[in-house]
Amino acid sequence: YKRSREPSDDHNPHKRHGAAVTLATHRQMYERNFPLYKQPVEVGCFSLDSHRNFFNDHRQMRYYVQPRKRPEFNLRDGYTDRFIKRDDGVKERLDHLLKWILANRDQIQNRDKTSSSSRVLGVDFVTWRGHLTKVLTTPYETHEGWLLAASKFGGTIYISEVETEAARTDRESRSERQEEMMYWGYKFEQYTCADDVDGTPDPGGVVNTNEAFCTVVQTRLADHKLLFSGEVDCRVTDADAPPAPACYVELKTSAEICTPKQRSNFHRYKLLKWWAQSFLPGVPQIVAGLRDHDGVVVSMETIQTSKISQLIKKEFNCWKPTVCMNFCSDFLSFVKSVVEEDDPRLVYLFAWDPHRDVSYTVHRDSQYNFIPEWYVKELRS
Ligand code: 0WD
Ligand code: CA
Repeated sequence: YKRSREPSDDHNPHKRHGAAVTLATHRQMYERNFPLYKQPVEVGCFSLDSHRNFFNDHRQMRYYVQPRKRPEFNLRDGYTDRFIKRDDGVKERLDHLLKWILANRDQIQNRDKTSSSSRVLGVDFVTWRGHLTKVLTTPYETHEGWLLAASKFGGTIYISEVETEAARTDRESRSERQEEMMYWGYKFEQYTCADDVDGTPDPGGVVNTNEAFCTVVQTRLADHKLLFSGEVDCRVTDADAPPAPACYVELKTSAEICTPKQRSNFHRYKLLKWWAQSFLPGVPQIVAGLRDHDGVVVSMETIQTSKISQLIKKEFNCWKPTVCMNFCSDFLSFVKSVVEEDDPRLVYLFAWDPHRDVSYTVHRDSQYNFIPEWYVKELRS
């Protein structure tokens, strides 16, 4: 039995009474009942074309075409001659999502007539799904820290990631092998997706990672109303498929599993990230292409997102969904308690490094500003 530093620590992960200055990330502190997480509802979608232009529609939606059981897809094909890579040095922050909000204000506002007076959008938080995935996995992450910038505007808190020094160094010093392996995931999408409902995949085409289809969902975690967007790989085509997001499919590639140790590592590390990413927007199934060392997909595996928590229970000392969700809920409460001033030019920068608490700094009119003037002007009008 370990004595807590303060009597309140047992119940409150914030280290001080009143306005907390840090938030602990120890997994034991978040082992409570699973918090309320409402079924995410799709409120819209948008597309980014091959030049990264925004369209308020589903033109980039793709359709899943089930491959043979032993497909032998060569994921290395086209890497040198049919690949157009998005420039990941360009930071787009929340811009595309903000464009979607401006084009669809009514869709969001109409959903919440009761509290529209204080919050222009009627939601507490706006962010990318990928940022929330990082928050969810924080209690179990031991390698990569994060920086999340938060600003309040019109009563809503916007959260946008800032690249850490470590992530930037990694990005700028990737090996040729790593660069190529990042392509494999996109190539797998090309082998399994068609552009039309009744189409077939075209593995001879160009892979262009500028193209994207994104869903926008609304949901609630405990007392936090969330609006976030995430990139969706494809949807199923059956006539009796449920409405989005339940018809969506997440595609993944992973090294084939040959030993018990590999299986254990897959459950402990990879399934945590896969679960968090798909659970958040309510994507029910994940299709994995299992590949060998040379980038050839040798088998396919379908994983139901809702079955993952059962799958991992056999693993000793494994991660728990409830810890992820309770931590996320407490982190959002912490952000709400810190981000008091309603000013799009004021950024509260939340920082976390493995084995540390979450802390924050405050910045006015700095490099961290991320809510663009065009958005402020338009939303105020
Ligand atoms: O500005 C930023 N810091 C970020 C922007 C970080 C992460 C994503 N983005 C952009 C993406 O380009 C995308 O258009 O936001 C959009 C959607 O993001 P998300 O769905 O919230 O991100 P996440 O869940 O991390 O990734 C979903 C998919 C990935 O699938 P896999 O199976 O690999 O997890 O989006 C793709 C990728 O296919 N993706 C990206 N594509 C291009 N550039 C990037 C990226 N930086 N990150 C993820
Ligand atoms: Ca994917």
